[in-house]
Amino acid sequence: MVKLRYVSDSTAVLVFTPVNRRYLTGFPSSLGFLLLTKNENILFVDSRYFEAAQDKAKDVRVVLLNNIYEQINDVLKKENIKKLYIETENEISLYNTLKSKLSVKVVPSEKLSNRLLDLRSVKTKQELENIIAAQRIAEKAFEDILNFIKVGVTEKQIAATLDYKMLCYGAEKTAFDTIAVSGANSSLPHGVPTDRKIEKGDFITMDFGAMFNGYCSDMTRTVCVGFATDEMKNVYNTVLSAQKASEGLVTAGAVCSEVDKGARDVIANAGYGEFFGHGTGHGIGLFIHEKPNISPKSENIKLRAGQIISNEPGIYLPKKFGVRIEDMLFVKKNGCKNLTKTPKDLIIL
Ligand SMILES: [Mn+2]
Repeated sequence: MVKLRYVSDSTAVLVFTPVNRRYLTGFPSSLGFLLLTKNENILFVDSRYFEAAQDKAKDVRVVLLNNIYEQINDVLKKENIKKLYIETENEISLYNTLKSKLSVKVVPSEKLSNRLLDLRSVKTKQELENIIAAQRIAEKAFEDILNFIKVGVTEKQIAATLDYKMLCYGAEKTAFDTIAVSGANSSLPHGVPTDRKIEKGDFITMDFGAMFNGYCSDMTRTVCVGFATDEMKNVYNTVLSAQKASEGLVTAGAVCSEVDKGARDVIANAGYGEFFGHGTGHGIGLFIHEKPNISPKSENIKLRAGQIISNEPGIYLPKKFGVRIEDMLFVKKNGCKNLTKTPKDLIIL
């Protein structure tokens, strides 16, 4: 397990968010406490998880949770701990409970939370493999959806079919609520699928991902049905050029706002600057949105080798249509590897 500098002779760390507990132990559970001291790592879980955790949790001693505050106090006392750092993502009630029940000073630490987010952003080989596996599942579902989309089917049916196919191909669940928006609805970057039926001349934007071993994938493709007007083709190709421009800038050490600018400049130069409102990308891992953020505000954030980010510029013309194209990129020492295999030339169904 990674060593945290918040663990010392007199200090310990208590992790209770499911995502960080899973990250550090490799074992998922809805409830539990991970206590990290200089001498050992202890995972407290209840009877629902006790047996499985003993098999699967890595680098920890698994203890059956019964009277948790007493159990934690016993360890803290035995090891002469004076201060206990906790994550800041907690409910006030949990903080108050810990403060009143534990015998040492309890310190919610933003730095600790950020450190865990930073650690999570750089992937191990196993994490990379899980994300690639999730992505391959989504790609198979996308191939199938191309045969399903036709005039008359609804956005909801497209979204439901993508979800069903991802589950059939081995996703444990979807990574997030699937977006399938068409026609004028496609100008809503994060629109919700409706009962609108597909018509000839529609763009359909699908943003979806699978979850595999707890890890998310994220991809977006925009296809059209019947025909595309010159304006539609122009907007599509502008987004595609923008996406290639930002991809070309992704490498370890690149400043995230510069990567964003790469895509943003192409779109602005084509005259669509005001129609690209969101950031160009985000980290992906156990959560669908993680560090780092690729946006104009990310001036002090540099990419690191091993991070996985989305690259998803878009143009959204209100009441008309929208286009977004999204791949996942694995940041390398020199350049990046595109983890998304699905082609990006405009598909007319
Ligand atoms: Mn995304």
